[in-house]
Amino acid sequence: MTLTNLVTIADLSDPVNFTFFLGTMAMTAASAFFFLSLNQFDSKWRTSILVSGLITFIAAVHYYYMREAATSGGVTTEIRYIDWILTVPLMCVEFYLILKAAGATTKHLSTLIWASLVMLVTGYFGEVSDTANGPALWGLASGLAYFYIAWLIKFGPLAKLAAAAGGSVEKAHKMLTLFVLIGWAIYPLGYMIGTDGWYDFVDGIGLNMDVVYNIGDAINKIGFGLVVYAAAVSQK
Ligand SMILES: *C/C=C(C)/C=C/C=C(C)/C=C/C1=C(C)CCCC1(C)C
Repeated sequence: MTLTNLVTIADLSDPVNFTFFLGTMAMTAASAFFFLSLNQFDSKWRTSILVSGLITFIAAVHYYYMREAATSGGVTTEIRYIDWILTVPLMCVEFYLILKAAGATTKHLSTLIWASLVMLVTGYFGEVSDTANGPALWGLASGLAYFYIAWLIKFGPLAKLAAAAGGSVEKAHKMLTLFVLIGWAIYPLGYMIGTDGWYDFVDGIGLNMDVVYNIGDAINKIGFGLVVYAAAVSQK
């Protein structure tokens, strides 16, 4: 038996394996960055930076397992959704923390969290559905919850609070809103690639669902955290 029989190295020319490896390392590095920067901020910003680090850290651990599952031919769906169910509500917490001084309440926070849980749970049911119309119908429900979140942030009460606060709060809110409107829109694309429905024409773009989700996670988890970091630095 040769050494290559004992140690199997995943085929990294495969984009799924490659982005799972890269994602694991990027999330780990981002977590170290956020955690190690904590001391340079005063208490007003420290919780926000801590939450940024928690989001990428939780993702790093899940990516470690998803990479393992993917490279050994297993399924990543459950690990993916467990990750999202923890990290997406934490992103809602980031919105709340940024707007807290401007008057955001825990009621606003719980509305955001509930809507995000509806979006994710219905999305999960759609991904594991084995009926012909299941993925399209669950996906529609998930999409409606997504639009509701986008509305709350862009036009609803949270937008009004941000506009009234002005200055760096409004600026940070605007940037985070762009992530929800553009960055989060990457996920339904992955879903349409990975499930069957009227939208199967998107399969033609030749991407894989996991690759799309991995790109989305890198942009949204690390990018979102960096926006919060930049807001904290500018206000120090
Ligand atoms: C860090 C993880 C994040 C920011 C995950 C976000 C996930 C979504 C915005 C997922 C949305 C979906 C839809 C809008 C419809 C289809 C089903 C989902 C769950 C993929």
